Order: sequence, then C-alpha cells, then structure tokens
Amino acid sequence: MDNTALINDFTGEIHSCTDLAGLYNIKVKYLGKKGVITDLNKQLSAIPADERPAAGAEINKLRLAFEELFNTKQTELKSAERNAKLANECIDVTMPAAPAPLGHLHPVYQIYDEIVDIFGAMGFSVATGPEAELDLYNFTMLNMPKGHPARDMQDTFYISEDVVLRTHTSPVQVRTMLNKKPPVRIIAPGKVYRSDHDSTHSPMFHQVEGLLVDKNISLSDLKGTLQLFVHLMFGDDIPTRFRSSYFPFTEPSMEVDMGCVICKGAGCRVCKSSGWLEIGGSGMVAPEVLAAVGIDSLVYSGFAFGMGMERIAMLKYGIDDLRLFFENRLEFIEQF
Ligand code: 2NM
Repeated sequence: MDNTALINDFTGEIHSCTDLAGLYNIKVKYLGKKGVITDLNKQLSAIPADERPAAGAEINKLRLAFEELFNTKQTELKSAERNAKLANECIDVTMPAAPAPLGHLHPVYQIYDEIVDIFGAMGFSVATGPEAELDLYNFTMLNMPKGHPARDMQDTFYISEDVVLRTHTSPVQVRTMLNKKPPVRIIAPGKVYRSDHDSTHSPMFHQVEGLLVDKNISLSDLKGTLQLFVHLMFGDDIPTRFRSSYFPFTEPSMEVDMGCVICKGAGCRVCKSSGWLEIGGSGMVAPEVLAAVGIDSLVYSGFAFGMGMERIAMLKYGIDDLRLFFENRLEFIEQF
C-alpha cells in the first residue's frame, strides 16, 4: 500500500493551515468518522485475508502519525492565538490616566469672585452672616420698625415671629457695625430670599452689598467707588449715573445706573431705548441706622450700596433670561 500521496496531502494541508477552525476541518476530513483513514479501514475487506493484519497495522500507524501531527499543530496554533490575545489585551501602565471631568463654576459665582476681587483691590474685605436672620437685624435696626410698609409681608419668608430668611444682606452690615468700631470697609455677598416668583424674579437670588464707615465719608466717595467698580467690571468706557431715590436705611438714597453695555448708550431693547441700565441702590447710611448700632453720626458717616449679582451676570455675559441661572443645566453653565 503506497500512502505517499495521502501523507503529502495531509502534511501539506496541516502545514499551510493558519487557524484552529481550519485545523479542525482537516481533522474531520482525515481522521473523522467519514474521513479518509476510516475509508481506508473500510477498504481492508477487499484485501486478501493474509495481508489484512499488516495493512491494518499500516493504517493504524498512519492514523497515529496524523494524530501526532495534528496535536503538534494544534498546540502551536493555540499558543499563537493566546499570544496574539495577550499582546492585544496588554495594558501600558505607564500611559497617563484619562483626565477626570472637572466641575464648573456657576456664572453667578464667577461674577461673585470678580466682585470680591474688584472691591478687595479697593480695600474692602468680605463679611458673611446667616441666611436665616433675626427680624431685628433684617428690618428693625435698618430703620424698618414693625409696621413699616417696606416690610411687606408678601415679600418676606418668615421662619417664626422673630426670624426671617434675610431679604437682603444688610443684616451682615448691622452685625459688622455692632462688632467693630469704624473704620469699616466691607462687602457682604450672598444668597437672599424674597417671596416673589415669576420670569424676572426668583425666590432666592444673590446680592452684594457694600458698606464704608469712617470720618469724612461723603457722597462723592460713594459715587467714585461705584464708578470705579463699573469701570473694572464692564470697561472704562461705561459711565454711571445716580438718581435720587428712597430707602429707609439711607439718607440721601440713590439708584445706580450705568450706560447700556449692549448699545453703548445709543438705545436698544435691553435698556428700553434709554441708553441706561439700573444696577443697584445706594446712599449715605441713615443716622437712625448708625445710632442703632452705637456709632456717633456726628463723628462718623458712611455710604452703602447693594446690587443683584444675577443682574450683573446677565449684563456681563449677555444672558437674557433670569431662569437659566436656576435650572442647573450643564449645557448652560459650561458656556461661561
Ligand atoms: C441697598 C441700597 C442702599 C444698605 C444699607 C446698609 C446699612 F446696613 F449700612 F444700612 N446696608 N446696605 C443699602 C443701601 C443697600 O441695596 C439695594
């Protein structure tokens, strides 16, 4: 029996085989139940009986030899496959880690930081106080005794008879003046609360108030301070203007306007064609307020002012809807 051709076929196929799936096909073809070797065994019956044992032994040797070749190739392919997999899955531990996503400062707090920087450069330090505040500090000592119309029940969140959510940060000024002799030079930034909710009012918003008390402080110090603030916050080309007004805690009192940053005074929708934008209130601290905190108004005088930070942020960043500040949508916040 000459099996040379068969051996050449088998070894040739094993040799050129490159993957395990192909290798198993070869196994089925030669060593399977309906394979070439099985066929040879079936042909034994056609061979003379005395030659059969030798021929059978020959076929067995062939099967063993094929199986060994198969096993060797299988080991080789498996190890190649494993090496390829390992090379693919290998991790370079020297690679830098993916950067962790960073948080983002809310636009109101970016303005907050800028305001602190600007007034800080003018010598003001930051004072803070509780958001749940005594009625005494929020109203009474600011020349708004019980029954005063500015206390309007509708606008104030009452915690109890004596405690309110502060409606402005002025109680921080009261606390400061009670605790420290003049000169006083502070700003009080922070959250304030008013029971007012529509498209242009939020029940919580941010205010910054300022207070300077010393000898010989006049209205011109107030005007110069706020003019400088506007120049540093919005640009040297933006003017300010002060209009007579009324607050219980200042006398005289003035609204603070700045030239419209959108149209530079020419008149547009934002400034309602006036060329001016209101940004806050101000005035000379009323003698009643100084008296309430034990400061002699014949020796000392002071000015105070207050602004809404959302308003400043809207004008600085060109945001046209107050509600965007309170929705906490990242797509909004990340723009600033
Ligand atoms: C404003 C406007 C005008 C103000 C007054 C005081 C205090 F405590 F000194 F009397 N603090 N803040 C003040 C004055 C606040 O906000 C619109």
